[in-house]
Amino acid sequence: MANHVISRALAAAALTLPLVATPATAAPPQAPALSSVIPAPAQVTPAPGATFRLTALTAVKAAPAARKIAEQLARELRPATGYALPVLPATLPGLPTISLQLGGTGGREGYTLTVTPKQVTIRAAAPAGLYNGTRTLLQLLPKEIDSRTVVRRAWTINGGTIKDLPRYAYRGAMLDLARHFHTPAEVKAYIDEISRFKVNYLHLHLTDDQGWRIRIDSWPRLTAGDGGPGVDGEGPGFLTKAEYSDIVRYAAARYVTIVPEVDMPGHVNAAQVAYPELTCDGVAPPPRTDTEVGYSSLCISSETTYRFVEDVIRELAALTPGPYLHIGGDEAHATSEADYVTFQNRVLPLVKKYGKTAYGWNEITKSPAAATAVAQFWGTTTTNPTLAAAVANGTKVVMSPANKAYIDQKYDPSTPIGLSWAGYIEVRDAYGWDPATHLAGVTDPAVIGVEAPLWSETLRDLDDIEFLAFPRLPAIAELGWSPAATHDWDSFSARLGAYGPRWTLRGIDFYPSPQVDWQ
Ligand code: IFG
Repeated sequence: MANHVISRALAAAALTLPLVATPATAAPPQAPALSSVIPAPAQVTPAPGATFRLTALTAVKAAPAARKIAEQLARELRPATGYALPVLPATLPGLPTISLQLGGTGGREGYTLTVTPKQVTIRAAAPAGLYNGTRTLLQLLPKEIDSRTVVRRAWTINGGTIKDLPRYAYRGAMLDLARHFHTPAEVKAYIDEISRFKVNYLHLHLTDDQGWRIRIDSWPRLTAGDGGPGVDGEGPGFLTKAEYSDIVRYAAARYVTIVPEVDMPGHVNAAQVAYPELTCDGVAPPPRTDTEVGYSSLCISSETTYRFVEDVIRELAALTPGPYLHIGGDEAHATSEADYVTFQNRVLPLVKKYGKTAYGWNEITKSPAAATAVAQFWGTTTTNPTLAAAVANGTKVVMSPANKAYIDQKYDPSTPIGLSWAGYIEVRDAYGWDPATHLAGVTDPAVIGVEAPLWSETLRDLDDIEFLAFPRLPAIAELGWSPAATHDWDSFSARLGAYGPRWTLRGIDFYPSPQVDWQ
């Protein structure tokens, strides 16, 4: 990069120098400790006194392959600092620099973050790791960095090194768009927030009894009546293919992979309202706006069913760059055991036919075809012999026990929204379990990760999503990312307490749990 370009960028930066210099006598207010990060990093080595100061002259250095991530970080740092923070391929030596570097070790998602008085360096073997390093960096800056308007203060970062990498590859959140349709803007806002905790999968529950929320060209009536009424008629709407692809792109830029779910053979009332030929008697059932489950079933003996299923899987797989396609499989109480196995034996292989790994609620393990699938555990027990047997046969598991990870459950009896069938889940309950030992006969390496499902029977808007998800989602995110050895409630709750003001600055309507000492 020619020097004149750099000097021009610096000149522009200099113009943003704060007119009122920080009083020389004021000791800069404390920056967060390196150990305050959520999820807890694998290895933290503070270097007391080696403080880095972000100033108007700071530039972000990134090679072309790291440029998008650098631009994203600079965009996140500009509002509160008011600094230009140019992103440059090289910077003049001696200028305070944040350097993003690709290369080295740490696997797909690991990174090393080093802070010295001269430079902040994030090094990672792959872009996802670099992005994870920037999520950590945001938390090492004072909480005011999350302000949307300029805050005049010293932007210091404590010195030291963090070497970090994830415990599990799958760290998921789930959002139910079927019971209540949430708009693309609400989904994107949720993606912004979950990616701050290094969550890397977002499972979208797209179809259910009360609504079908994704356009399928070969079955257009599924979304003709705006996709179905939703619970209490409060949730009509659906994603066009363009909107779904836009969400996929938005998520990918934040290193979140979308996992679409079409729930079958149960939870299909909305599809049968649109296409009565999907029932065995050809009679369309009435649309449903209540919250009952387990009363609907595709017609297992009809070839129309498998034409429908294959069309849906084909179109959804074509829209989904991620590795997983979730086909539900839960609560098929209106399907006989034999029919359920027949159905899964035919449908699980269809997912593979279209290039995806089949993923379903743990009931799919009744079918031997689940040996190459991922089963999502949602039970409230600590034993599940069918799942344990499937694991012995090769099935991988994502752990989302309903009495720990279902963030649609109330915190306590006084919680205004949410359900309670799985029990009340306070943040300490969401944190207080181990994915590797929770379920008998299901442990690493069969466990590939965790997920926090947020069902939307009682949700209406983004505030409701935020109120139920935060602070429990970070608890699940930490179980998915941090080494088991770092698991400690006192540490986690203190870090949550310090993090709360960041949600406030970002306008996130989180639940101020009485279990946490909020700063
Ligand atoms: N169980 C149902 C969901 C939803 C949930 C609400 C699963 C896999 C209760 N199935 O969880 O459709 O209604 O907490």
